[in-house]
Amino acid sequence: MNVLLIYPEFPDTFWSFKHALKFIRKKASLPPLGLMTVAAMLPAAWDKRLVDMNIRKLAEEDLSWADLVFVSAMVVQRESTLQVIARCKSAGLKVVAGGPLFTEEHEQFKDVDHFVLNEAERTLPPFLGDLEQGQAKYIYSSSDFPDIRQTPVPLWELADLKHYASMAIQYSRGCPFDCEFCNITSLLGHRPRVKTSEQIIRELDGLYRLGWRGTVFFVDDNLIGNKRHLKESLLPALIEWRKDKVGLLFNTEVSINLADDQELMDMMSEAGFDTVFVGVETPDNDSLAECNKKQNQRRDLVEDVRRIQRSGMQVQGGFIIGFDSDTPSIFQRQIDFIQKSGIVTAMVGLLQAPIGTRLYERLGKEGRLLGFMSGDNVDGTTNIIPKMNMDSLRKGYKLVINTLYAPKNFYPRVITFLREYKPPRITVPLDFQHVLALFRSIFRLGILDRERIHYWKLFFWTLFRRPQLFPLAITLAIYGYHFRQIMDTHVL
Ligand code: B12
Repeated sequence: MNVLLIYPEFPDTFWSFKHALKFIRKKASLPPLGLMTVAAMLPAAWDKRLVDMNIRKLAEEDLSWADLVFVSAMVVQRESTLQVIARCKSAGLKVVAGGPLFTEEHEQFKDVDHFVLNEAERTLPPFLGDLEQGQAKYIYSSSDFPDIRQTPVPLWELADLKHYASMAIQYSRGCPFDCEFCNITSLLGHRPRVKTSEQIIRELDGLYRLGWRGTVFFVDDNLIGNKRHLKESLLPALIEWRKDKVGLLFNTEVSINLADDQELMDMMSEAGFDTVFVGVETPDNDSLAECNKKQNQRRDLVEDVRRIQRSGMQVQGGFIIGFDSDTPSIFQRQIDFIQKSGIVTAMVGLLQAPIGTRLYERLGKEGRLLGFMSGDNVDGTTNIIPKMNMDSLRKGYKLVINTLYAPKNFYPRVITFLREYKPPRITVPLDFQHVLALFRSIFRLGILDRERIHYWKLFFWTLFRRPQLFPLAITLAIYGYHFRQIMDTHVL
């Protein structure tokens, strides 16, 4: 059996980092971990080929080689996914679909032959059993959450690692919190399920053996969801593991209560984590209460962010505008908060209601839903009818985005961050492409860009005041360029 695993193309969005990746000549930020994990669960005798369409086009030869197609996607890939399925069907191939897009919206994809929904650890074995008997059903789904200590090591060798800026591994699934707008608990449950430290070390060893020395993203919904296992098992194992290794800095997603635990922050930094993404959402306490984001309420969020930065981790943040409690003052308050906290990568979106969330249910009852969400969370669209007048909301949103990413605010925000940040002891060896990226940034941002003065200010400030952080400063300047390209072309 020749099985073709296809990952459809991402549009050009905030997280695609397409404009930044050009500076280091990479094609995508991360490989499709879901498909590589599923591939490891397929019979060893099957021949497997991965086509990540963010790396290369799907060729006619791929389709004629294949006996069966497996496709995976998330919501933002909807358009490309529909095209891929149509091509496979016209080539006479059977299509098996799984992953979050299908788990939540499978009714939209009439041409798929078999849906293997939810987590493949549960639904793939019965599908494979039935397929062998020649009686595979249309849908396989499951409402319970498998033990991921049985999940195999992803088949990294299917991907051409050199095209990616970062690698991905997963330690846990699920999140103990209950934010009204988040679909993680409906997809993956409340109780964080963790892999064993031995599994994670095996996965890292696999990547290391393949020559990977760059960053690795722990794609957990909340890495600190099970603090005990993290502190007692995983972090000590990572600290030990990296003693004789070079490179491999980690980044991940956490909740803000990380800032309450200095010991945990120190251990994470020692283990190699240098960046964390936090759902900060809003500085407004009423909005936090409205969406049940208990973990963020009644705190000094700016101080929390700084504490994490001072412990050696950059904080990236997710922010939401458009809660029912938001008043017109929210726009300026979000800008002030983000500027002050030095969150350079601030993903600000309008409130959207993903299927499966309590928000979707509530707004449905109130008659305030407008179909599916786009999945591009910085395009200024939403699938809800907000309390605030839609025009004012859009205008305010545009103001926030334009202000935050204007060079005169963006570069000083980078400096605010670099002032606080404690540089990690572990460094990733700079390869030739990174050196070239410096020259490309000088050319594009320091010479061609009309607002080059801000680039040079950052350049020399870092060289004289924080020379150790110079490569990071250049990386962030390049991120700023990407975000400006996205905002210029996207925000309505
Ligand atoms: C890493 C990640 C990303 C990466 C993607 C990189 C990449 N190349 O894949 C980045 C950072 C780019 C990203 C961005 C976004 N993401 Co994202 N992301 C994740 C995250 C944290 C981990 C995904 C992952 O690798 N999981 C590990 C693997 C093993 O799990 P998996 O992919 O789900 O696969 C399992 C099953 O789904 C199934 N399966 C998967 N594929 C297939 C295929 C077949 C054929 C079969 C049988 C089974 C199967 O089997 C696997 C094993 O159980 C998830 C949350 C999560 N916990 O999954 C969100 C998640 C996938 N993202 C989500 C969203 C919405 C986004 C964004 C669109 C918006 C946002 N809020 O950030 C952006 C937009 C992207 C863009 N370009 O603009 C949603 C998707 C919801 C949906 N209905 O599609 C999730 C679920 C988070 C959430 N809160 O809802 N994301």
